[in-house]
Amino acid sequence: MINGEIAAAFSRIADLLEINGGEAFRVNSYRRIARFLKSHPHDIAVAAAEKTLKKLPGIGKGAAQKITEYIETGRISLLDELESELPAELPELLRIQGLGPKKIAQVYRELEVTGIEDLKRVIESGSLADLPGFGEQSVKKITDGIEFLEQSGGRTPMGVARRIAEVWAALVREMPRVNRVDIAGSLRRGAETVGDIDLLCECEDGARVVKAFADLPGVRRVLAAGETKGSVTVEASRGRELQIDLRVVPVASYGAALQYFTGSKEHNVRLRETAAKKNRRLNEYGLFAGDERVAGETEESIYEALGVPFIPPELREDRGEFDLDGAPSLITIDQVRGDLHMHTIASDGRCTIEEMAAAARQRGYEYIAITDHSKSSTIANGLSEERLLSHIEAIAEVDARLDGITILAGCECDILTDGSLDYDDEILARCDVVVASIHARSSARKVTPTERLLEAIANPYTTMIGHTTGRLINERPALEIDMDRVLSAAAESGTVMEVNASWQRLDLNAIHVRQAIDLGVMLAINTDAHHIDGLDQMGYGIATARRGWATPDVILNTMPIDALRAWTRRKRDAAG
Ligand code: DGT
Ligand code: CA
Ligand code: CA
Ligand code: ZN
Repeated sequence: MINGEIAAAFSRIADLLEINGGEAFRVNSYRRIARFLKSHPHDIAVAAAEKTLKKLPGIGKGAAQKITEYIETGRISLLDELESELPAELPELLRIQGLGPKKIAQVYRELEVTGIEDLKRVIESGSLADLPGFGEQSVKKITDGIEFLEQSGGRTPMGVARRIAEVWAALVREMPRVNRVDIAGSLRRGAETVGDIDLLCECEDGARVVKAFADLPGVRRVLAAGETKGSVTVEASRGRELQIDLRVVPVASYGAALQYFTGSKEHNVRLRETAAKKNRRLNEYGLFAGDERVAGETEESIYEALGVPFIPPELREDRGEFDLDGAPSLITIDQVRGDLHMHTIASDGRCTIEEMAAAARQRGYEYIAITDHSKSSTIANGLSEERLLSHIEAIAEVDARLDGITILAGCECDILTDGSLDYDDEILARCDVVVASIHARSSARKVTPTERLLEAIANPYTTMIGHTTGRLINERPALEIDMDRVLSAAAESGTVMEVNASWQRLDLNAIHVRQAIDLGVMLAINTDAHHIDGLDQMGYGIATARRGWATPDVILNTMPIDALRAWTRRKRDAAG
């Protein structure tokens, strides 16, 4: 049921309206609807489909529209507007327990507090306790709330963190007498979100590098700056802070430090135990036999000295990697020959067929599939049958004109709420590649997402399922799906499952990838690009696939074009 999600959106609208000084009756009406939705026992999507929303208590025309908008697009434009009107970090204060919208409005207006840092400042100076309605006890509660928030929440998506990490790693790399800088921690392991960024630097003079690091413009706060270690925060997105830890080590222990700070903690515990069994001692300075360092300059030397195959960072989670017989050959980005899911200006993309194809060719690809939205995705300017057919002709025309790349014609066909596909089979038969995806999240007729996916998989023309769970990292939960059933059906029928490489999605995720491989499913790693720049997200999908133990042989888009065509044709042929 989608009720809970919509209730959350309405309650956020109420909060932001209140912070923004909106009229009390409007605020209250959104809150009332949120409360109603939360406890309403029937799927609100049914009422939306039957156009009976306005018969429900408290729901008028405006609210009904917003509910429909959410069901169709997963967003409410009023909410987006409110978010953009307020100082970027201000709504973050809502996550602090003990601080409601009324109080946030007050500190915003009377003390010009626009974020957590400001709030801490007015707590420290005592001016918060002087505000009417605050007092010592409520300030204490807010202080505790800030502490809790800082300890628990706030993980940053890999796509945001990686860009920031690369910029800061380059800044450190440019410092005098710095020999080497690497990204370590969860980011190196390819995790979908990270708590902080860990940088490792090789230099003999730690204190100087740490000081220069802490002095870099763009540093918001210096949390620590010592002889070998510095910790700062920088601005991530929308006013959010992100911590960067820098460690500086000499060359002799660089590999040991890289191994140690790459983690994970669980992996490191196992590796240290392995060392102990061999009467060796492993720490961030090296691998020691008594006082003698027997390995440490490179990571490889440590694994080798311990008789463990070199384990790629993405596998270092103590999820069975110590049972490997040899180092696995995980998929690498240079093995990818094409990208099978992208959009153009025909639907909601921002570049032409030709621009996408030229950009893909420049990235070394041998082929792409153009897969614009189908007709039910009205918000995304989905293509009618007629428009799709002429789009297919346009694709063929560009394909004939452009050398050095094959452009497959396809579509991203909506899986409708009853499980049927948005185009008839005769239309789908005209496409080389059909990516079937769920966009409208809720089902009018009590058809579960699992059933919708199974039905789409059963269609002979469905080449692959796109972004299966529909989750948006840190923003929208995954649909409840019986993955075992869906993946088994995909394996059985020869339907490919997508690893959507967009960093907001990463869907399938790494756990699902591993499950899919175990069940014999063929995967494809696609960017779902809406612009040529979007093609660069392939790396996030590769990282996710590697975390799911994927080797190139289970990734469709590592195949040469002829093999790919033959592989995808099999399902259609089997259906006659
Ligand atoms: P994150 O930042 O929450 O996404 O996850 P990590 O894995 O990057 O964790 P972080 O930044 O706290 O530490 C980086 C690595 O340093 C971690 O993966 C393993 C190592 N490390 C940190 N603290 C400890 C510890 O107490 N024991 C051990 N064995 N390793 C540690
Ligand atoms: Ca980290
Ligand atoms: Ca860290
Ligand atoms: Zn798409």
